[in-house]
Amino acid sequence: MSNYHPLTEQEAIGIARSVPGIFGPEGELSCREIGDGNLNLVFHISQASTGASLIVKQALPYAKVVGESWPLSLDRARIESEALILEERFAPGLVPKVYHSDNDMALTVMEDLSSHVIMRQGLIEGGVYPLFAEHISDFLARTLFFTSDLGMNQQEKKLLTRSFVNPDLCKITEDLIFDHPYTNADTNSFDSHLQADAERLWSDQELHFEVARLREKFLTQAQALLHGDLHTGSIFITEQSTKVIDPEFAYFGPIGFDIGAVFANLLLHYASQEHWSADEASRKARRQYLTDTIGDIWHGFERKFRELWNEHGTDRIARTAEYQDDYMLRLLQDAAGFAGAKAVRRIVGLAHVADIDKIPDADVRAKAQRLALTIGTTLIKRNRQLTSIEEIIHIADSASRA
Ligand code: SR1
Ligand code: MG
Repeated sequence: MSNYHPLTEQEAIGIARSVPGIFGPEGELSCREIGDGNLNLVFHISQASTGASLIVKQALPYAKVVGESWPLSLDRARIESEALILEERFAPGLVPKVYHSDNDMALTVMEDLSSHVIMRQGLIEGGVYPLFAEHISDFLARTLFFTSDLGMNQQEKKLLTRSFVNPDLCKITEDLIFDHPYTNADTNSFDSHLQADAERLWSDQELHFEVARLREKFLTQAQALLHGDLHTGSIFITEQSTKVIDPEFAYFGPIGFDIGAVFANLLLHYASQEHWSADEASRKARRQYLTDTIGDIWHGFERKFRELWNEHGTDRIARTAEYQDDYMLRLLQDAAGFAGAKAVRRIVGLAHVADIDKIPDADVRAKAQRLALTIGTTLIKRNRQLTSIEEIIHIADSASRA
């Protein structure tokens, strides 16, 4: 029989106290529930006398953003802690340390990253993160290469996929990213000024054809172990440090999905500059910073993934001339398509992004929303014709000038 129940703050303190080597024996511990995501409880536990702190994260048996009517498997907490441990092995220093996990209670005790900010908030406040492209391209190249059939023993990979069968969380993505925005679904949520834009999404057959292809990839292509929800709210950041958190959507899927998630969230922020930049010159400069970052991420990822492949590739036939170029091109095209789908869902589907939703003026917000939709739908429709990251950036820049 499972012991599972949602923790009280006192229970969270008791669990924190039992983790060795963090807190001093004497001083009191205090606890705050700080979860502001869509799914979980997050307790921040600290000791004033030593300055020590940690996080206890516990999954709820339903999606907090909707309520108890949307049940969700608690197994996602095991998946999250096992994914964090693997990510630390392949990309050391780029995820929080896991101190303890309890699958019955669906909880993970981990490093407190309060010295960092959530990247989405940091960007909204105008933050510039000069090492981000270097760090995230490392994270992407290393975690995705070493869990793919190119970098992992292929029988071990098949066995590992069993630990990351994640049907409930995949279903969220399948519905909210690859289905509901393209039909008049109850879960959709958008400003009334977007009614005609949403209806165009619902009837655009050319768009539906490409979304169906992307959806098929998400459903069937077990290319590597993905983070599965790599938006800027899943990244803690400072100017010097990047930590990827929250891999509860982890599963074996198409590599371009994680890369596309990062691009999409930078592009949503790009669109939100309709409001967050004070004037045209600073908007241009901010957008240049964002597109430079996207370019640096792709070029860094591509170079590092190819180096890993050349040095550590486990597959003989994958060394065939031109196969690597063909593979990398498909990753770029997938990343573009998935980025587009992820941008569209944040405008018309369930669960938006603060970058855009916090724009107070409805007309300015509508301009940003329509820009995000234009970039998103263009990336989806053109994904299979794209041959360079510069073309992706060009799509965003031309849409913003239109
Ligand atoms: C019901 S969960 C809604 C969204 O929150 C998560 O962060 C994922 O992006 C999911 O699609
Ligand atoms: Mg999350």
